[in-house]
Amino acid sequence: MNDRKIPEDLTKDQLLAMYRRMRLIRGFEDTAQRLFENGEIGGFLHLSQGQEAVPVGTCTALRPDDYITSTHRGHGDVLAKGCEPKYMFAELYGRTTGYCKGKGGSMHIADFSQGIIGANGIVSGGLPIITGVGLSIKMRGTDQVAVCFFGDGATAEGGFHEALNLASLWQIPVIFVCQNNLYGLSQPFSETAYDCDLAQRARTYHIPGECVDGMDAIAVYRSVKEAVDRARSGGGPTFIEAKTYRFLGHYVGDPALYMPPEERKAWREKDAIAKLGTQLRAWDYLTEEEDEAMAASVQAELEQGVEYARSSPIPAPEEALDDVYVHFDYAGNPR
Ligand SMILES: Cc1ncc(C[n+]2csc(CCOP(=O)(O)OP(=O)(O)O)c2C)c(N)n1
Ligand SMILES: [Mg+2]
Repeated sequence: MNDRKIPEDLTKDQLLAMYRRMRLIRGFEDTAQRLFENGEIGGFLHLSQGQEAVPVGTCTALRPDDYITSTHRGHGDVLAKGCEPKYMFAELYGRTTGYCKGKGGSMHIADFSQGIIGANGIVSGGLPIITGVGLSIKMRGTDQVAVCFFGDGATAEGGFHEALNLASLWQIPVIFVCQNNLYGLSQPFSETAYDCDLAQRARTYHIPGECVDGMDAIAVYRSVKEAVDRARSGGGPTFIEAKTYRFLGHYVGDPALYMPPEERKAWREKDAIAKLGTQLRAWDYLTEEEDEAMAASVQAELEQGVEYARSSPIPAPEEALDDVYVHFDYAGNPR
């Protein structure tokens, strides 16, 4: 893309909001990493530094009443859809004020009020779920859409093929967004299939498929926007492969010796946050002072979020089984 040309399809406010969200996600991940390494939060953390442009570009093309599902590496996805750091930190700390009252943790953040059907620790777990969400949209006759975020590793799972097949058959309003960060755990994606052209694989299901630069938030937005417009107007599903990179290992603590240093350096140089920052300055949308003020406001939001989590109550042991099962009557009403 020509960095000097001001986009006509995104307003200055939208572009600045995208930039701030990406910085918020990066800051959230860096903070969570530090808290985990200090031993303040437990469990398991899969962080997404480097991948921010994909969820932010995608969710900029969505409405608040649209849906997403996410993965074990899902902090960025749910933050992009609208989650607030304070309730996410509370979830990571296992506190009652977290999005899932502290029972979900890092890998299972959900907020139905924002269309966040849930992150999922099962690789490819979100794919069959999103097909059901899309079917529900179709049966209710609304013009909502549903986005499934998943990794390259999920494309080798049966659920991927089942979901694409049914989405195609039923022409449901789903956008499959594959965050191809080149690795599934320690396995390079290039070693997982005879043909690694994922868009081509989607086309075998008669689903339009596209590969986009996942280090360019605006490019991701444009690709997803086209898919969203098609889905809203009854045109069925789309598959998008966003080529991206996780700057760190698979989980916090993974020394990632399988990631070649020169590869890591090359991808860091493509950092999507730095790219958008440079563009915003070139378009006179952001001064150095405004950039610094934004960094300070992001930092303050994150620090307040951590304090909120630290001072929130720990769930009582007798509440352990609450909300584990939701009972519905035959009309579908909770009881
Ligand atoms: C069904 C299933 N198989 C294996 C695992 C263990 N596992 C967790 S993450 C992961 C790699 C997933 O790779 P990818 O889908 O590319 O996502 P990424 O970690 O790169 O974001 C694996 C194998 C799992 N959680 N679920
Ligand atoms: Mg991967």
